[in-house]
Amino acid sequence: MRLRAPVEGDFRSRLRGPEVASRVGLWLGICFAVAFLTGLVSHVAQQPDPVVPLPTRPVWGYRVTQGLHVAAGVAAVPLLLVKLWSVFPKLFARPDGWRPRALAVHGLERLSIAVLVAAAVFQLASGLANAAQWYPWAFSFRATHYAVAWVAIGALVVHVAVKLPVIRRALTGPLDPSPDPEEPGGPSRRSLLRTTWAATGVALLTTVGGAVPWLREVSVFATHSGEGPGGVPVNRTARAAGVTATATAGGFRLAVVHGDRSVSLTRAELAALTQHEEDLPIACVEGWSAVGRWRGVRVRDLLALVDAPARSDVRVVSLQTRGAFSRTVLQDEYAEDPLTLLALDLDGEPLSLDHGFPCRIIAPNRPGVLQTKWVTRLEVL
Ligand SMILES: Nc1nc2c(c(=O)[nH]1)N[C@H]1C(S)=C(S)[C@@H](COP(=O)(O)O)O[C@H]1N2
Ligand SMILES: [Mo]
Repeated sequence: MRLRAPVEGDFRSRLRGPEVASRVGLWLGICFAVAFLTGLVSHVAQQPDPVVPLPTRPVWGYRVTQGLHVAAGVAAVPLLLVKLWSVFPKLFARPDGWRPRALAVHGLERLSIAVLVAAAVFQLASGLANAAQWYPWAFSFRATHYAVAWVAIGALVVHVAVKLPVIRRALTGPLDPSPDPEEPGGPSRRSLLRTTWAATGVALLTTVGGAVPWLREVSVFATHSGEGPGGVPVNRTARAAGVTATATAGGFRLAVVHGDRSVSLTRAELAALTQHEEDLPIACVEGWSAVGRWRGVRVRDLLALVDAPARSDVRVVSLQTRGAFSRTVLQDEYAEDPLTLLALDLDGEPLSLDHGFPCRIIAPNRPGVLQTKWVTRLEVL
């Protein structure tokens, strides 16, 4: 038997080809567009000094955009697998002749596909690993996921533009060919598509319960599903953050600092200030979210104690000494917002240690990573 590299024509399944590829590709493109746009929102929301600040309303805005971001990524996984399967024979396509021009065109086309596939696979794999809190890499997830998003969306736009005639023909033409008497039976393209939509639906239902409370029961793969004190899941525990001893030590004080003015308050003194109660969500970048009933002091009331000027940004410092979330910036529109609290209680109980005892930030329409726990210092910038 002579071995040779396969050629496109070796793959005979009628299921493969532009009819399936364009229909699955359409939904895959929609998922990538949704993930890209919501990802931009999340990127801006996490910048300490964004060019266009995110508004503080609606309070559930980030909950929706980030829930959609992760859901779109999850839905894209089965779609991408079917899409790659449906166009796999193209991998073995030969160039249109051996003249330099034909070779160059073929090479460029293949290269652009390679970039698209690599970027798409990277985005889905790194996003899923991040949602599962598994970081098997050394690079910064956020910076890399953001940079590769531009590569993926750019390659996608080029791909759609190049393939537009093929896509249009495939989408407007019939899905299945009229029955072939030589090849009866076997699954039709229609049944392959139905199975693909069903697999995508299952992938969504089993994961989105982390953000959609009434789907909690069916979402067996949701990373967080509403358990935890006060109905709010715990992300990083006090133990993992290394704050157990400092957060429970007797001498806790919150410092509010503005230049050389400062006040220092015990938890009891904080509890003696005017308290406000708000229902606000924690919406994690990993897609899960949950509303809590928080009670505590308005951050703007605390800033007034040190005569902070209007429109001040505020640095929030945690008892946690290591890690990226131990210090965050509360931009002026958050610091001034009446809904932004330094929370002391959740659901009628003092905050649990894992939810940020003695006190934590809770602000409207804000990524979970910036809802700093175990706060010990507010610095007017
Ligand atoms: N100091 C500190 N604050 C933190 C974190 C952290 O690791 N350290 N994690 C953040 C993240 S990623 C989220 S989603 C929320 C989760 O809050 P919860 O554990 O009370 O649900 O806390 C945020 N605040
Ligand atoms: Mo988070």
